[in-house]
Amino acid sequence: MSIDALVHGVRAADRTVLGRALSLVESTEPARQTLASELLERLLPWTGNSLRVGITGTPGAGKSTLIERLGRTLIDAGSRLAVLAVDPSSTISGGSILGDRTRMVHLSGDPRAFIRPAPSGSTLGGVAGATRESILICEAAGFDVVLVETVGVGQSETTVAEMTDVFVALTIPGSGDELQGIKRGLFELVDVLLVNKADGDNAPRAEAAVREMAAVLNLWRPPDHQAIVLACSALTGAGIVEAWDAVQKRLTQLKTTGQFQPRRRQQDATWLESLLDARLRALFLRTPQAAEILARARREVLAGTTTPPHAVQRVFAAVLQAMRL
Ligand SMILES: Nc1nc2c(ncn2[C@@H]2O[C@H](COP(=O)(O)OP(=O)(O)O)[C@@H](O)[C@H]2O)c(=O)[nH]1
Ligand SMILES: [Mg+2]
Repeated sequence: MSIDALVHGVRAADRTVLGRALSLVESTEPARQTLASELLERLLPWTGNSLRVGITGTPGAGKSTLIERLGRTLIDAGSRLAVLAVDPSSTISGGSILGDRTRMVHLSGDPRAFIRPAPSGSTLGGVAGATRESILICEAAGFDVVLVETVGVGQSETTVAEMTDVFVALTIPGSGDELQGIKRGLFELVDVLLVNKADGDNAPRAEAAVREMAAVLNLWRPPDHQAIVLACSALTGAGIVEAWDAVQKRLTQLKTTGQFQPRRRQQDATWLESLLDARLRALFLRTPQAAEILARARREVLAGTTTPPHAVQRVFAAVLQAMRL
């Protein structure tokens, strides 16, 4: 497919073309990467016009149910919604794609919404790398809300927070020490914390959890960046409108304080650095010897028989020799 056809198809929000464009940016093949970067450059004038929201929460917290519920409200209000999943679902929670099909049944069948599961079998780094590109493509296709979903393994929360405007975390009322359920790194990242499943017998516990978490989360935060903590039920819909209001409130705050655009430009600068790092590393390790030497160095470091600085010295020396530099 030609670049022109891709550009037109994406702009027309043609599902088939959108799928192809997303596969293209997800590709790690050098020739396809070149094409992908050309496509993004062409689409640039139509990008940037969405509200980018990150959503995290452990498997079972209710992300899919929430997205289905919230998504219906948003599209009924005239929005066009894209949902991008970051984590390779097959490895993290087997069968979750099936679960999502049943939980996001309305959204997945609605032309005003677009749901892109994470490519299976890919590494987090690769997917997270392509998520930024995917956001731009969705924006060029006219989606004005982009939700990026992650279960928060490894560094994925930080990665997603670095590519979105507002970061939402879902937790559920449990044994009374809910704070244990929020990972440490999440404390600084979260803008809106939702205590989900605040229904039935859980409702009072959820309210208690909200009070506790609001106090703790905001202890160290500056007055202009307080986290909003709310109870909600993705199942009944209670609190969902309020949750979205909280997201909007954070957006308004970013805009009125002049942080919105500088933040996005800074995110792009971070993106540039990480792309460059990844490309340099790939280039450097392209020779078969390099991969072998690195694997050996890794084994030795793991065995404690060498130090990482020395291992890196050796990898460098060997690779430079192989590249005749
Ligand atoms: N009672 C109750 N159950 C919920 C709520 N939200 C989700 N669930 C249930 O929790 C389970 C996991 O939900 P799901 O949306 O798949 O979670 P995800 O793994 O975070 O995407 C499902 O059985 C949902 O029906 C809620 O607000 N209240
Ligand atoms: Mg899910």
